[in-house]
Amino acid sequence: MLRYLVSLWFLALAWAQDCQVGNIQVVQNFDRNRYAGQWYAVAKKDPEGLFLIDNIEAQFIVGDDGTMTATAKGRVIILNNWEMCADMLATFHETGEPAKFKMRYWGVAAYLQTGHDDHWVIDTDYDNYAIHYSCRTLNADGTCLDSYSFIFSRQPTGLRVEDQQKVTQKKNELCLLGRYRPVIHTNFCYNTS
Ligand code: RTL
Repeated sequence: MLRYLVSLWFLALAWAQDCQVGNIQVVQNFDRNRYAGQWYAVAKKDPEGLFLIDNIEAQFIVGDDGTMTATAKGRVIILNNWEMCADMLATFHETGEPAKFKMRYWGVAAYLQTGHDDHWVIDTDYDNYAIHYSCRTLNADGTCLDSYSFIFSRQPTGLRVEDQQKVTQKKNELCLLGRYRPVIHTNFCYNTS
């Protein structure tokens, strides 16, 4: 029996780390109403190309009809050296799995990036931390060629010590351990709205 359990455990570990995007576990019974509200990115793994640099925060809103939208801000550098705060908008579309969305996004200003990305909620306790993942391009073997991921906190100052271990484990399951950089908050995108 013990041997059986041990091999099951190893099998589970192997499954968790085969880096197949199709095997990535997301939040069970995801509750978008509890996910709603303000989140601050405290760490990120960048995709290829232009991306948000720092001061990244997002506000998720669930409408009366249950649909989820978001606004987000972050410092970007466009046209080689023009630094600005990107004001972004997004709508989320269901995929059949409650924690896996398709996100359409665009800038309030027309010259900002637009896109259609996955938005998967890998883990969250809703009150303190959330782990987001998006794979933009798959390799032929089912692993991810181009991904980005955010570690969100309800506080701009970072994660609670008690959540750090859980987050590290999830980064590992995403095959992205060591690929994240801290996201600083300096009020660059601060306004009174
Ligand atoms: C995140 C939260 C939910 C709302 C949106 C998000 C992503 C925004 C991105 C913006 C990129 C902007 C760029 C602008 C320069 O032209 C997942 C944070 C919209 C990816 C690169």
